[in-house]
Amino acid sequence: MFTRAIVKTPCRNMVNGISSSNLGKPDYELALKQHENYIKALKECGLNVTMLDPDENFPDSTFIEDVCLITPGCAIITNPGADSRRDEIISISRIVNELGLPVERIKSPGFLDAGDIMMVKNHYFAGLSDRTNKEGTSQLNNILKKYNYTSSTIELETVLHLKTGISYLENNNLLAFGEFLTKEALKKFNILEVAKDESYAANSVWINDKVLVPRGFPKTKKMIEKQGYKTIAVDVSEFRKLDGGLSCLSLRF
Ligand code: CIR
Repeated sequence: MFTRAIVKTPCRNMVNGISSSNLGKPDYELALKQHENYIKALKECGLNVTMLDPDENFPDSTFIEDVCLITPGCAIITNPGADSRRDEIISISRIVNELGLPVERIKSPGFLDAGDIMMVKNHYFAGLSDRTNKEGTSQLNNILKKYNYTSSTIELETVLHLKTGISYLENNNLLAFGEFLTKEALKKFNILEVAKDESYAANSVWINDKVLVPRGFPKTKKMIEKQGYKTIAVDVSEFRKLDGGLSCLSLRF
């Protein structure tokens, strides 16, 4: 059960964010509208949403999920793997200090984007990616241990972040596509296979028994509904142009 979310309004400079998508530059005004609708969806799931101001110094800072991992026991400020994103942690640190949780940090030479972390109850799967290295996941493991959590790593092959390819929908249900369909570490889950032509929808978000699904992926939406979840489709086309998905746009805790 989550009660809160933190989001960060996209900045005008988002059009210069990191991208490998070949989908063109995002339309800023449309992105703002989509962000507002995303916030509405979070509220529909019962979350109290804290909104942070845009920061023109960091084009990718609306992808707030990457800079912090909030567990029930502690908040972990990450050390983002992309140079241009590293100092995004300065502003998130201020907010996180107000949460009343112990604050931990990943430090260089450890790098970690929290988009690479997937929580399954008291266990955290950590993707080893272009952004997250072994030193980063080893620091994460040591921090989590202190709070009686466990973690394990999964090597990524094709996707940017772990949660680009898989999403845990609770009740042992895991949404997955491509390289994640055959990973030994994930075999214990009831895998809901996302079709190749809908792979972007593998990044969907469970919030209090509802699931946010990106708009435009009807097969995945139906498959999730068949499992008994109520879904909310949210259009995030402008964030997709920057390789971002639904989960990247908020911290949920
Ligand atoms: C980046 O490359 O860092 C951003 N353009 C997209 C980050 C997406 N975040 C995520 O998947 N957790």
